Amino acid sequence: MWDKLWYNASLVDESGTQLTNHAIAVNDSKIAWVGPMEEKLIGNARKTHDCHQRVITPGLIDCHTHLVYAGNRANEFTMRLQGLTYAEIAQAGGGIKSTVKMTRLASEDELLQQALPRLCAMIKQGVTTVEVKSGYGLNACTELKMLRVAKKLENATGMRIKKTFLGAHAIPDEMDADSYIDYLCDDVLPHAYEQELVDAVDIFSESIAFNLAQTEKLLTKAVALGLAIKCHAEQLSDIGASGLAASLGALSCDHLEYISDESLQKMAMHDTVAVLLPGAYYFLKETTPPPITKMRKYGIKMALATDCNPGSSPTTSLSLMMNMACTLFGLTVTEAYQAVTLNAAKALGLSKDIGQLKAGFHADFILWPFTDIAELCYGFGVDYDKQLIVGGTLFSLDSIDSGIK
Ligand code: DI6
Ligand code: FE
Repeated sequence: MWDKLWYNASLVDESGTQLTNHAIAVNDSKIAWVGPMEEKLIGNARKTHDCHQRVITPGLIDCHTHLVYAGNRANEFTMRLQGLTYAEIAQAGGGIKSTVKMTRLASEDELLQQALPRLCAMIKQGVTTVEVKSGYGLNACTELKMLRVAKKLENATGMRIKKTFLGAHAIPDEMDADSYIDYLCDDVLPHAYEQELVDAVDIFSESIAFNLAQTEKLLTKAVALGLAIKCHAEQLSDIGASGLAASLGALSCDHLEYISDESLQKMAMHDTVAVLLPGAYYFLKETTPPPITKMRKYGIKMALATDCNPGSSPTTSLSLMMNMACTLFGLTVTEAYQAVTLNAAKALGLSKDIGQLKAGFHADFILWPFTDIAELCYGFGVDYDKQLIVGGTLFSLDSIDSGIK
């Protein structure tokens, strides 16, 4: 006997294939069974739902966000429209550092109140798992404050939140880059780790941020603590950070517009996920897309995320990212689907728990109002009327309108 059964559904499997006339059974918070529909199944469940052949996907996963920050940078948008580049604004003291100023000043509660509406907007799009990075503190006190807010977001909404330490997001005015990396390795990361505020460690490796030696030092420290690692790599230029991070065992390397063949090969060898961020590419008016054809050739798994942040990707829409990945980067609908489900789960080290409709996986899934999976990528700026099932239970979108479950 099952608790619940959704039947006459078009389930999307891990290869992106629609399995029509299928059913999915749930016990407690887990998927108990998935298979072809038969009349007799209806008697096996206490509660049943006829899906009328509409599409069911796993709950979507946004595997790269900077969701927690204070204020915004609309002024820099105006400056960029006047011709300044992202790097020029950053070098002139704007950019990440201006969000750092505002985030240091904000209280933990203010940060939570500003981040919650963004998370709620994501949930309304069918996102049930979100990765949240620190990185607008650049000191122990504020980095830990951001991570505590990320943890509170989980309790406030009931969604799964993965917390990533991105202390190495920019070089603070108070220190040079080498001393700052030492400070992160010796003072900040160990504390965040002890307080169970970190699932993974990330770094912005770039000519305008941290170099290869600094990247290696921080990521090696993270690995020694038993933490997963990730890397913002090759976003504005190629410094070989993705190859290095992959060799150290990174779950994912993210951005990758300028990645070299050599680094692509290392990512393939270590099965590192490529996280594509079309929002930042679009918003910064980049013209070099990530090398998708080569990623396919090397068999590198691709994930997609919003990169939700105030400077390079002020969006909460994973649905828009799917559309952009298809139109701007040339992904197929199947690739875009896999990029926000199983591959995004892999980028977070959650491949065995979420991102697929399989027995034993968490019962997080979305019942969409359409019967063709292509509609997931086809509309842009469109808000579909959907049902979220989170941990086996119908999730009321109204309950998060106020921001708190
Ligand atoms: N690359 C990005 O696109 C974001 N961080 C990073 O390392 C931008 C963050 C910001 O501008 O606030
Ligand atoms: Fe980012």
